[in-house]
Amino acid sequence: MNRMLSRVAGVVCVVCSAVVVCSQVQASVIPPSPMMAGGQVGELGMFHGMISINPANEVVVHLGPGMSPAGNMPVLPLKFIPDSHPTYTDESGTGGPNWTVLNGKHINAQLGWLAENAGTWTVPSGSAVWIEPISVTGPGTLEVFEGGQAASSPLLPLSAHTLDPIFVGGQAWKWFDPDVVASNPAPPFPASGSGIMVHNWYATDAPGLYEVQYRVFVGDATTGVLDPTYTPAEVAVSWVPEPASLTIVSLGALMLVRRSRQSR
Ligand SMILES: [Cu+2]
Repeated sequence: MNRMLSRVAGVVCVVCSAVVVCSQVQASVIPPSPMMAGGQVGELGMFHGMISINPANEVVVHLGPGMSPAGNMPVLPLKFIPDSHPTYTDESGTGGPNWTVLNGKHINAQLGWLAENAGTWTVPSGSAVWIEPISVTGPGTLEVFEGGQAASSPLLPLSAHTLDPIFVGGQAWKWFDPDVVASNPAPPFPASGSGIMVHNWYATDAPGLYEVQYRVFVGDATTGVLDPTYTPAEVAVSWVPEPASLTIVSLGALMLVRRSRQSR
């Protein structure tokens, strides 16, 4: 299992560190992927939650721009692309995603989840690493759709973005499942459970400051029930309107996400 995760992560690093140039000529209109050296809108590059499990069975998450391999970087808010972006097209007829769910919304895909020190840790078969929003504050509703990597990525290309709604009602989303990794030896890998870098799409109708508190935990691979032998990690990520000169709407203190785990 370790060998598998290591192999996957090795490819991810190549993709992440490469300067990605989109040379595709296509009639479709798709949203711009975040890239390591910018490329989404101006300076907006990738921002990562890098996940590992230490020998004391503690989940550790380091947040930062780029690959930020060690320690927590100053956490800057991510910036929504304004709702004046082009109208995206429905690619589902050709096996791609239906990008229209992002139309008319302020969107952002800078945040990616990936393994830190991949190959040096794993979880047992039947367990998985889950990511769960435990609180959301903001002036409106924040939607999240399952993404992937970038247009040129063979691992999770744009066509592999499911755009399935995730985190709905506070539901956890499965990021790494060793059994999923073992049963998917070749790309494109599934966004959910693959443990590779996945950039989900955040969208809202109401611009403003949004903050999400995430819990990253080890739980049952099917039910997501927390395994108490592992200590979860919690991190906060925030998004603001772009351009930054827009008035930041005060926190609405809306608890849009309820804990669902307790009811399971
Ligand atoms: Cu990334």
